[in-house]
Amino acid sequence: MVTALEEWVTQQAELTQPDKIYWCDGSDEEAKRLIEIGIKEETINGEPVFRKLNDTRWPNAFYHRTDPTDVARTEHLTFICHSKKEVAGPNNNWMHPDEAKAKLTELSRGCMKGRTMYVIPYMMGHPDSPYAKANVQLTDSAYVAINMRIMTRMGTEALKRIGTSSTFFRGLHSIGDLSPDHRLIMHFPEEGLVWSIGSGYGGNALLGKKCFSLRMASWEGKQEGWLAEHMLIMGIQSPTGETTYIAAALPSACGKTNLAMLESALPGYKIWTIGDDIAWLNVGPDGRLWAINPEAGFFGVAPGTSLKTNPNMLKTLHGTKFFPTIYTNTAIDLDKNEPWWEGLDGERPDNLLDWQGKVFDPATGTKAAHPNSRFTASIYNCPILSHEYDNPKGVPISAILFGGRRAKLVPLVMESFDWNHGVFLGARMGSETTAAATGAQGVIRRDPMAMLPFCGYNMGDYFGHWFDVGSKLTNPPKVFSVNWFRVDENAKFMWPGFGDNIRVIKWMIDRIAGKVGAKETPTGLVPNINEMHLEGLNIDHSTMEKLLDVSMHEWEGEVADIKAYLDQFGEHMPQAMWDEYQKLADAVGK
Ligand code: SAT
Ligand code: MN
Repeated sequence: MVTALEEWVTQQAELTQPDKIYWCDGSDEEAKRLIEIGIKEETINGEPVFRKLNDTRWPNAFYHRTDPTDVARTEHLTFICHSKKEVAGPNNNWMHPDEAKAKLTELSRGCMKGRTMYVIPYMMGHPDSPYAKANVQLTDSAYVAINMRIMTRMGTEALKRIGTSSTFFRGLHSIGDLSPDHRLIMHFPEEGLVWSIGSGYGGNALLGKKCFSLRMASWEGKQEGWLAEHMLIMGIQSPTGETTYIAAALPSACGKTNLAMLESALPGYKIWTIGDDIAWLNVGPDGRLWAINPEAGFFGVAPGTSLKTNPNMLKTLHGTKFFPTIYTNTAIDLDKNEPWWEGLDGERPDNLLDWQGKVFDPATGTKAAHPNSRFTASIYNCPILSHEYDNPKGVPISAILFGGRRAKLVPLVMESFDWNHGVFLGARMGSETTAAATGAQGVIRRDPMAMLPFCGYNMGDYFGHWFDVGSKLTNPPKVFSVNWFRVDENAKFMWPGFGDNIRVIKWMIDRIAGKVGAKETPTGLVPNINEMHLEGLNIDHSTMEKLLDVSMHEWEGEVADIKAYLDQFGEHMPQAMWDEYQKLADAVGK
C-alpha cells in the first residue's frame, strides 16, 4: 500500500524533478555520508558545500559558506497564506493561497534537476511526548539535511509516528536559483504546509525551526489550547538542591542564548539548560504550565560568543559527543584551518579568509565573520544540559520573563500583579535602537513577546489566546519583566549583567517561594533592595535605587506609544488588554 507520505513525495518529485530521492534515517553513518557528499559532490556557487576544518580543538567541525545575498531570514519575502487575510493580521505579509501556490509552482517546476531530493522525517519534541509533532521536510540541500539532523530528532522514529497517516506537517524546500527575486517563504496554515524556495540559509531553509515550530505551531496551538513561544527554558538549582524552571522571551541582541547557559556568579546556584530559542507551553493536568524545547540543537550567532560571554557555549562547541558541528559564514583562520569570529577569545589571527572567501584585510574596516554567522551544534554536546531535557512531559514553569533593551524607564526587574498584567508586560515589550546602529537614538521597536516576526496569525488574536490560556491555569507561573540595559546620567550601564543576572533570578525564585516581599509601584512589583543578594558586587545603594526606580511622570510618552501600537490590531485586540492598558494610563494621569 502506498502511504500518504509516499504519495506526497512522488507528487513533489514530479514537480521538482530531482535526479535522485534519498530517504534519511537519521543515523550516524548517514550523517557522515551526507558530509562526504557535501565535501565531494554537491557544490554551491561552484564551491564544495562543506570544508573540513581542523578538528583538534573544534571536534567534528565543518564549514559552509552561503550565497552572499542569502545570509539571514528575509521577513519581506515571508508570507502567511491563509484564505482569510484577517487571520494573518497586520503583523504578517499575506497572499491568497491560490496566488501563492501558482507562484511557487512556477518557481519550483524542475528546480531540483541534477540534484538529490532528501526526504527528512523529523520530530519536534521527544518521540514519546504527547506534545511532540511529527513532520517531513523535503530539500535539495545536503547542508539543510545535516542541519536538520542536528536541530531536530530526525529519522526512523518520526517515520514510525507518521505511519500511514496523512496529517503530518509538510515542508517543501529548494535552494532554487538562490536569486533574491525568486525567493519566497510561504506558510499555508490551513493545510499544514510550508513551502520555501530560493534560500539555503537558517530560518528560511531549516523549516522545522521558525517556520514550523513558531509560525505554524503558534496557529496550531491557538486551535489546540497551547502556546508556541520564542523563549529559552532553563532550570535554576538552588544551594538546597531544588530546581526552579523558567522560560524567557528576549528580542534579538539581548543575550537570550547567554542567559540560557548562564554561569552563576552566586556560589551554590547552578543553571541547567533546556533550550535557547523555542518553548512549547501546555497546560498540564495539574493546572501548571509545562514546557518542552521542541528542538535538539543550537543555531547560534557566532560573533560575540566567547569564554567571557558564554563559556558553556564554547564548551559545547569544543564538545565531542554528537557528530557534526557546522560553522556557517564565519571567518577561517587559514594557518590553523579553524573557525574564527569577532569577539572570540584571544588575538585576531593574521591570516584570515572572510565570510565571502576573500583574504581578509582589517584596514578595510569590514568584519571577517558575517555579523549573522552561525554555528549549528547538538544540544547533547552542552555540558550543562538539564537531565529533564528528554523528559516527554517537559518541565513545570514557575516564572516567565519578558526582557528588552531599555536605556531608561523600565526597572531592572519587575513582577506583574497577575497573569493578565503579565500578558500586558509581554505585549508592550520593546527594545531601543542605539545611535550607533541607526542614527535615531531611543526609537522603540515594539516586539511583543519577541514574537513579531514569528507569530503565525493576527497578533490581536494571539494576545486573546494568552489570556485564554491563563484562565485555564489554576497554578500559573509568575510573570516578570527584566531590563539589564538601564544606563546612568553618563550613559553607562548600571547593572553588570552576565553571571550576575543570577542575583535577579534569585530574587524571582525567592518571590516564588514566598521568602521575600516586594514594593508596589503603579507598573508592577519591584524588589526591596535589602532583600536582593548583592554581596560581592561593587554596586552602591543609590545605583540600585536608580535601577529599580519607577517615576510615573516619565512614562507619558511611553503610554502614548503603547496605545498607538495596540491600536493597530483594531477589533482583534481583546478588551482584557485595554483594561490593563487603562490601569497604566490612569497611573500616569492620561
Ligand atoms: O535564521 S533563524 O531564524 O533560524 C535564526 C534567527 O534569525 O533567529
Ligand atoms: Mn530566535
